[in-house]
Amino acid sequence: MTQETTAPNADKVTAFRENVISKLTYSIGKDPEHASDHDWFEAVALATRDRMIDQWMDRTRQGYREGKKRVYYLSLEFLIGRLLTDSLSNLGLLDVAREALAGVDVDFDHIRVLEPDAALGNGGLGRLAACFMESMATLGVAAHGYGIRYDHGLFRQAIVDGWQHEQTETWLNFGNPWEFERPEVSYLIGFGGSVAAMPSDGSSSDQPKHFWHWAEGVRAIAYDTPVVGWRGASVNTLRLWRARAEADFHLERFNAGDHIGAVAEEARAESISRVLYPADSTEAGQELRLRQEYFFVAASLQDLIRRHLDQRGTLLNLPEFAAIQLNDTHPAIAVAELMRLLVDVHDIPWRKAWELTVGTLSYTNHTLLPEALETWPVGLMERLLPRHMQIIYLINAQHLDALRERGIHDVNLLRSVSLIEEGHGRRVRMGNLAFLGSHCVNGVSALHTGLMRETVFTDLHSLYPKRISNKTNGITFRRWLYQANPQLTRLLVDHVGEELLDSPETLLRQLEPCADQPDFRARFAAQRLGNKQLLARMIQDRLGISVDPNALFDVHVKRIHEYKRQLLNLLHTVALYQAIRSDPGGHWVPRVKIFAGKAAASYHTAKLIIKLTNDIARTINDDPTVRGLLKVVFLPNYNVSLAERIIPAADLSEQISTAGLEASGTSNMKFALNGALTIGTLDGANVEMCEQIGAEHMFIFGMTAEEVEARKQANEYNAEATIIGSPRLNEVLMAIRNGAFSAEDPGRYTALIDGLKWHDTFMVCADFEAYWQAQLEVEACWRDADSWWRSAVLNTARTGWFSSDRTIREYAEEIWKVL
Ligand code: 4GP
Repeated sequence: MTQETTAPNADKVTAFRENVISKLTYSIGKDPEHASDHDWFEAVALATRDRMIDQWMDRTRQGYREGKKRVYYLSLEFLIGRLLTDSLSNLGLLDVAREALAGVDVDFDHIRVLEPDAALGNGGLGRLAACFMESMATLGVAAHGYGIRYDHGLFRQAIVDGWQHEQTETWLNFGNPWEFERPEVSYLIGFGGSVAAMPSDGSSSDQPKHFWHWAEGVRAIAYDTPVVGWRGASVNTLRLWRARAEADFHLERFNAGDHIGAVAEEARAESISRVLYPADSTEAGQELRLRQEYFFVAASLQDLIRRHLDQRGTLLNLPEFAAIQLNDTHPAIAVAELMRLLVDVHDIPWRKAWELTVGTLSYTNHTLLPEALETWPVGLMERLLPRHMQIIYLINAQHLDALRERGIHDVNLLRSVSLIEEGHGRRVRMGNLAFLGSHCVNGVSALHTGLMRETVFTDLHSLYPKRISNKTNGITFRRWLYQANPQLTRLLVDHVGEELLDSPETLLRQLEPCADQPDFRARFAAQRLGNKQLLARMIQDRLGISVDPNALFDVHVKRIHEYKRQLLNLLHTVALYQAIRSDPGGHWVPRVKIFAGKAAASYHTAKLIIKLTNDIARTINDDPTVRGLLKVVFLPNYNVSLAERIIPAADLSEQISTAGLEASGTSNMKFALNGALTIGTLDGANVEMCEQIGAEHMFIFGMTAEEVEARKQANEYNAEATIIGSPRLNEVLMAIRNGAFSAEDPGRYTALIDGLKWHDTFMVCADFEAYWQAQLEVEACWRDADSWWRSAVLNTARTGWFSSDRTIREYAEEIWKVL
């Protein structure tokens, strides 16, 4: 993004160039004459990092001096993406860097893409954490992000013969120029062993202290990455922990010839930060996942307690100076660990410790899907974290006693709010633990928050009616508009002025009148066409498929999951294909259906849906009767960088989850900000988008969450009858089922399609006709270019509210009390 409207200051350019060359020479040890492209990337990254340091230290010192309350964002995932353009752009140095490099014949755009995409997250909640880190730095909220420095992030997706293959991701292969290793900041994290009650010292503690003799210690080492806010306003720290074996390497065993055994302990300890756990996976690696969760929580809590004690000397005021946000239930063990640290290590009486814990912690829920609400087998917890299990039992006993004291004796209610699930095998409910141990619990869109109150937390909500609040998600406009779409940003700045970049939340609205100006609409459409041409070239290069940039780019990119209903989109694709084939001369709107997304490695149906997409793509793209009017593309290895390329080139954004199942969505906001029109259900934040943008500028269809629920409750939904009632749907299903897209293996999709007929859990068939009709409206609108581009401009103009700055302000004011 061009921040300076005039040429960058020559002195700044020279200084930056000298800095880069000095990094190349003295930090990387390369002569500029012989430096590789990657060396140049690294040198620029190091020079950029230097520009953050003074501000970083200043801000940190200032925070300490002013005794500012700090926010600690605990997240097992940070889906950061590349940092170079982000950091330079926020520092106002993008043009400076570009020109500085041009002076030594290095193309910035060429080296920029050599940065690996830091994919330390699976999807939505991880990307949200990254947007939040940037917004906190922009708003001057003093914050630390805490997570794990995985050696391998989310797998690289290769498509082989249409199937997803998972390959190891290697973002650290060439090192990481952004981070500072802090070997001196390390903590020993225990696992296993036994617990002994400590003899009372006669103090007033209302619960005895315990000593945990853990059996295995793993060291957590800190790695810090500075995160710079817009205009370099302030710089926060993302502190990620790496696991290292504590025990020395067994030299004697090694010398005795046991080369593998000598390193086994090391391997076991270090496996904790080896690889990002795939969120949707089921049983495998359960224990490792719990070890990861405890590891990063324990290290982070010890770290923030040390910082707090250094400054304040007592933990009795912890909630006044520290706010800890739990990003989903993954860090929920923090409730028990903070209690353990306060009671067993810092001698604080149990009741006071509980007050401090609840006062400091808060928890965000990101999904109502039952399989994602974590529970841990009691046996596993007892073995791995015996003291925590005791603490959880005690919290639970006191919680249930307190309810009985309030006159609540309903066994079903008590059972439902218990921390222990007694069904098939006893398990600890991490959602309930996070709820009880937090003073605020929030959902991520108005609809989702309402459903939290009515479903998963209905009983806890009835007991603590003030605890749940809503904080609708947001996105950082710096990355998702200024960097991802410099062409559009330039156009907007031309009309509104530079100040737009500082206050898009309010100033974007000034564009509304432009929606009625043909000239502006034409320029808006032109920037889109430019982005589509770039994407078309990428599709050609990567897949060898040629697509027409003038066609409607209809885009469905996100994790592949049945509730997100990529399958519904595929059924529409096939229906459209059949319609074109039966009337090849018809007046069809040329369309390119673009899909991308990863399926969890163990999620068979999602992987089959990827294969189906590719089978359909192959058949349609090769069919001469279609004459290119419909093209289908599956772009492999969806990640943040690919999203930055695809979103600005989208005309239509597919947000078609079964209503009630998408907690919020954030890509829906990114598309709308870039002016794509949404086809979507009234789900997640789509509902609030509708309120902000106006339903007449979106294509809303399908059952509402209430209708979905009512149908489920009444047990009256019969997909087969729906299919019989829709010849179009029937024909599509028959074609897929009978192998029209998989001649080499005609039975490949039989079970998938029969599954729809017998248990259409995600109501794909039920919403099909409504979706088909909505797609017809899309086509009608596309044909009326004035109307389309008017809506597109209004989408951009009215999306200001979805800035993550607004979201963070709400967290800061209402939950953390730091602004
Ligand atoms: C996601 C939700 O599925 C998505 O709707 C939401 O926008 C996002 O969190 C951020 O709040 N959930 C996850 C997950 O990523 O792993 O549960």
